[in-house]
Order: sequence, then structure tokens, then C-alpha cells
Amino acid sequence: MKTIRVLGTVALMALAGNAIAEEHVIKGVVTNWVPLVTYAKPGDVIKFEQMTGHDSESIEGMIPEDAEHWHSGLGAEGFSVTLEKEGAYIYKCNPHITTGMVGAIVVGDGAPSNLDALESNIDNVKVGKNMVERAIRHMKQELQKAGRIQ
Ligand SMILES: [Cu+2]
Repeated sequence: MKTIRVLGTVALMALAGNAIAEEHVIKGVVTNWVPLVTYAKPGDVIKFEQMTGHDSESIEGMIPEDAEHWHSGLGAEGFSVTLEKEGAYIYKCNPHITTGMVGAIVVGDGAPSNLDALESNIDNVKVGKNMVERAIRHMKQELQKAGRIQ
């Protein structure tokens, strides 16, 4: 009985620690991600909905250093990732990247620390490079409007 009580306390503490984690939903709408830019805190959950015909994959060189890559299956309804590292994450839908299905997730406050890395890694993007650039540009415009970058 004592063991069960101790485990129960640990579980409650874990729950309390995660209480401020939020869930953000990104939807596949025709061949776009909605919203195009998602803002989150470290530890928040990103959930993908309306995934029929879509997949979600982080793009190499386009996420914070040491962050984990993800790649959902095609049509993986409700697929989710927990993002722990601060910075900007650029992700794509493989069937629709060339028509612009690229999105951005900004984790943390202020200026994403890997903005320069995104720009210097852009030449390594083989498929849909112009669409990846467009998503980064859009994200930077929103960050500028919010006063988070110059
Ligand atoms: Cu798609």
C-alpha cells in the first residue's frame, strides 16, 4: 500500500509539472498548414489534424540544433510532437511541399536563436527550396510585427 501511495504522489507531481504545457493544433487545409506559423512554449504539444493526404516532417537543418526530427505517416490523423528546444522549426508535407505546404513553429520567447542557421542551411534543401524560403520569410515578418526581431 505504501508503494502505491508513493507512486501516486510522484504521478501527481509529474502532472503538476506539466500543467502549463499547452496543445496547439495545426490543420491540413487543402494544401496549406493552418496556421502557417504556430507559437509555443518549450514542452508544448503540437497536434496535426485533417491529415488526409498529408504527412508532417521536420526539414533537415531547419530545426534547432539537438532538437528531434519528426516524420508522421501519411494521413496520420492526430499525430503529435512535443517540442522541448527553443527556436524555430520548419516542417513540410511531402506530397505538397512544391505547392507551398510548409509551416513554421516558433518555440520560446524573443528571437529564435537558430534564425541565422535556417538561412545558412537553406541551400541544403533539395525539394521545394523556394517554398521553404517563403515560409521562413513569412515567419520573420510576423516576428518583426510582434517586435521580436529587427
Ligand atoms: Cu499535404
